[in-house]
Parts: sequence; structure tokens; C-alpha cells
Amino acid sequence: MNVHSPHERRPLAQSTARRDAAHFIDGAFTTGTTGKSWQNLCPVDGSAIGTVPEGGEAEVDAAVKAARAALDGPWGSMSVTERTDLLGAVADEINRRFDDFLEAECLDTGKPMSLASHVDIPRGAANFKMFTDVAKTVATECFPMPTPDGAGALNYALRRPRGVIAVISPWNLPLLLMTWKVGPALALGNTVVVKPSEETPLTATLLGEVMNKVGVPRGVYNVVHGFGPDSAGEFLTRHPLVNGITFTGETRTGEAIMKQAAHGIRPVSFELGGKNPALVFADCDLDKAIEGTMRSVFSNCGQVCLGTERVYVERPLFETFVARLKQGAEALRLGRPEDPATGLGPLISKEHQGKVLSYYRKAVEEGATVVTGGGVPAMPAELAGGSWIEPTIWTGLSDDAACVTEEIFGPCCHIRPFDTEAEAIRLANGTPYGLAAAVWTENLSRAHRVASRLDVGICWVNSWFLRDLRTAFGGAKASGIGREGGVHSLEFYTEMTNVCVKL
Ligand code: NAD
Ligand code: 6OD
Repeated sequence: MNVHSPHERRPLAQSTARRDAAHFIDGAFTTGTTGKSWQNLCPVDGSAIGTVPEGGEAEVDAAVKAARAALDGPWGSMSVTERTDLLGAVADEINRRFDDFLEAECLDTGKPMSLASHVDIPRGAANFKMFTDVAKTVATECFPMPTPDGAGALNYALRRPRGVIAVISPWNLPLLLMTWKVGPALALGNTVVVKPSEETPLTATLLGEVMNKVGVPRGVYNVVHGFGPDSAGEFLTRHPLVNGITFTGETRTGEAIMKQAAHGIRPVSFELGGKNPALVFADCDLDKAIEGTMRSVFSNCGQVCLGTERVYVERPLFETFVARLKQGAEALRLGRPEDPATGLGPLISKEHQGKVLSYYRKAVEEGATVVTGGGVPAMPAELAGGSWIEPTIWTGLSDDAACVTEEIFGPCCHIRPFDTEAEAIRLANGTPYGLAAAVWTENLSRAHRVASRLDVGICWVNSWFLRDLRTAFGGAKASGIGREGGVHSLEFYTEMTNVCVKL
């Protein structure tokens, strides 16, 4: 993770400071009309942060219509320069209110502030800045052609905004992943309705304040809170005035949304789950491979779609690697977000803790050797209500075990030895997923060869989560549809019209 913040941190506000969330529709905050709401719980200690209103069909309809009106009104008639200047101001305002975003994100997720202040919040701002640059330099093709009468014709392409974009985002990197879609959508002239994860409503709400502060016209950015099926998520993706759906989340949710999108033939862009491999060759720089694998397995408590859950190590290095990773895992300190010594926060919720623990039990039933972890850690009394989990390493599972093939989304991995490069590639490609891989080797030829044979959207060599936002980001196989990032985002966020002019 290579984004650095120039900001000093202030301590996380005690969770006694309640923060109620609200929908942000047509430039105004509202709790809507359903009368339904839920309590937002902090995963650090289970305390209530505040209330979140659940949007229904009326809130979704109002938000989508506001987005359409903005598109047909002030937003649609702005020049690229006016639009991108405003979005640059959004990025600046996120940076100015850095600590507000940081506090909100850490209350919602429980993640260490050291992580959120270096990754989540700076990327929230960078996602706006980057796509203003892309929008200002969009080029299109032009084909002059001969015609039988000799006069000729000129074909040129126009890129137009796709329209009203539904953004459905997850809880693991809430601001980062939401703005990764809102940034390009707005820069390229669309308007958005965001349905943030029900677990993490705060930063999407806060971004509404930023939009108003810098003067983004009302209706351009809207937020409706709620759940998925039979709630705001489903109502939004089924709404007939939505022109495209961009979604980050679980693969099986993607399947449900695809069915919802089929109504009206709306295009989708999907960033989905993963079961990502790391391939560690005996010729690697071991210290770097251990440091990188520690991050890829345990960062954000293992709740990163790009994270490693399967580690394949060339046999001569196997015992040493397992011992070193065990040592690293056992040195991780679990604690509160604001403690600079905290290396591991809690899982997002009690429900997710239950899911991860069920895999911890299943690994044992499937015959794993538990190298370290495997349960719930003893925490001080004031944190006992949190969703804490031990960092866990297994060996000895078969290649078709559930814990080797299914995404767990927790701080855990299985380590298995391999003997040949071909075997490592076969094992790495052996799941329905294809999001990311990490290859650790000092042999440059091997690095290129292996990278070209992995069925993944992103392959890191001797690194992990090193991001250049100009590059194509997305997953192969069951890990996604389409690519976003840099000019690749034009594919989903714009419609192309070919204009053929007979001269
Ligand atoms: P999730 O699929 O449970 O939920 C994501 C969002 O979809 C939430 O806002 C949820 O309310 C909404 N939703 C659920 N059902 C819906 C429906 N039927 N219609 C409309 N909206 C619906 O995912 P999560 O648990 O929030 O996030 C974790 C998952 O996300 C993991 O599988 C992880 O791998 C994946 N993820 C992928 C990437 C990537 O870039 N590929 C990035 C981050 C997370
Ligand atoms: O870095 C990004 O742009 C990105 N989409 C990261 C996804 C991380 C998944 O948890």
C-alpha cells in the first residue's frame, strides 16, 4: 500500500460521540419516510455509534430522479474544466477534513488508524484527482473514408456520459472503494446514486457535506442507505432510470445484481471476490517475501479482496517460510484503532466473525495442522464486545478443501509446498476466482513467465497492493467483469457514438 498522508492524526473520538447517518438526496440530508432504521455498531467494542435510516423505493426513486435532473441540467451543461475543477476541490476538501473522514472510517470498521491514514483516506482524495486528469485528456478516434462519388466521409467518435450510475459498495475499504467509482463517474460527466454497505454508512454520508461545501450541484452525488435484497440495493439496481451499475462485493451478490440489471439491459462493472495465491520461489528475497506476505494476509484483518489466502512455497524453503510467517503472525498486536502499536483490528461484525470462525472449525475438520491461531483471542474487558479474531495459519489441507478453495475474508492463510514451476502455476489457477496473485522470485525470466500464465487480473511481482491508478484494475473468471482505472474507466462510464459525416 503505497499512498502516504502528510497529515498528523488526532485521537479517535470516544464512541460516546454519536453519529447518526442520513440519506443525501438532491443536495439535502434526510432520514426519509420509511420509519425504518438500524443501529450502526462499532466492531471494536460492539458499542452503538448511531442510527442509520433504511431507504425504501421512495428514497431510491427520489435520488435517481434528482440524479437524472442534474444530468439534464447544470451538471450536463458544464464544461470539462468547470466539472474537473469542482472535483479537484472535492479532493482538497477531503484532505482538509482528513481527520473527520479518518475518525468516521475507523469507527465504522475498527481498522487501525495507521492503516486508514496511509491508505483509505488519501486514496479517497486521490481517486477524485486522478480521474480529473483522465477526463481532461480523453481522446477519440477519427477515420476519413472514401465514397463512390469521390467526396468522402469522415467518421469521428464522441464519448458521452453513460447517465445515472448506481454505485453499490462494500464495507472493507468503504471510502476508497466508493470513490474509486464515484471519482471516474463524475469526472466523465455522469451523476451517481450510491448505496454504501450497511456496515459502513459514515464516510459516504460525510462526502455529501463535502459536495455541498465546494458547490457540486445538487443531485450530482446522492446516497441512499439500506440493505441489499428487498431494500435500497435491490430497488436501486432495478430502477428503470439507472443507466449502469458498478458494484464491488461478493461474487454471489454480483450474480444477484446481474439478474436485477438484466431488466432493461443495463451494463455492469463488477469487482468481486478472490482466493488469491502467493507463489514463493526458493530464489526469492526471503525477508521481502515474508514482509509482503504478512501484509497481504493480515492487512485490514484479512478483509482485502486482493489479500492472499493461499501461499505456495517451493519445497526447500517451506519449513523456514512457515516458521517465519508464524513468528510474524504471533507478533501482531491486536488493539484499538488509535493505538499506533496496533497491527490488527477486529473483523467488521459479529456476523462476519461467525463466518470466519466457521472456516476455522472447518479447517480442523478437514485435517489441517493449525500452525498458529484458530480461535478468538482473549481481549481486555472493555473490548470484549468487539469482533476479534486470531491471525491464523494452516498447513496440510488437500487442494480441494473448503478453506483452500472458498474466499474466507479473514486474517488467515493455508501454506502448501510445491516442487516445480508448472505445479505452482496449476495450483494457483485452481479455483474459480482470478483476481490477484503475488509472485516472489529474484529470477526475472521466471517472474515474467509465471505472470503471463496466471489467470488473474492483477499480478504483483515482489510486491503487493502497489497501486498506480492509471492501470487496469479488475478480476478474471469469477472475480469480476470489466476493468476500471485510468483510461480503462472510459469503457464503462461513457457511451461512444460514431458520427459519420458525408462530405
Ligand atoms: P456484499 O456483496 O455482501 O455487499 C456489497 C454491497 O452489495 C453492500 O452494499 C450490500 O448491501 C449490497 N447488496 C447485497 N445484496 C444486494 C442485492 N441483491 N442488490 C443490490 N445490492 C446488494 O460484499 P461485502 O461483504 O460488503 O464485501 C466483501 C466482499 O467484497 C468480498 O467478497 C470481497 O472479496 C469483495 N470485494 C471485492 C473487491 C474487488 O475489487 N474485487 C474489493 C473489495 C471487496
Ligand atoms: O486499489 C483499488 O483501486 C482497489 N479497487 C482496491 C480493492 C481492494 C479490495 O479490497
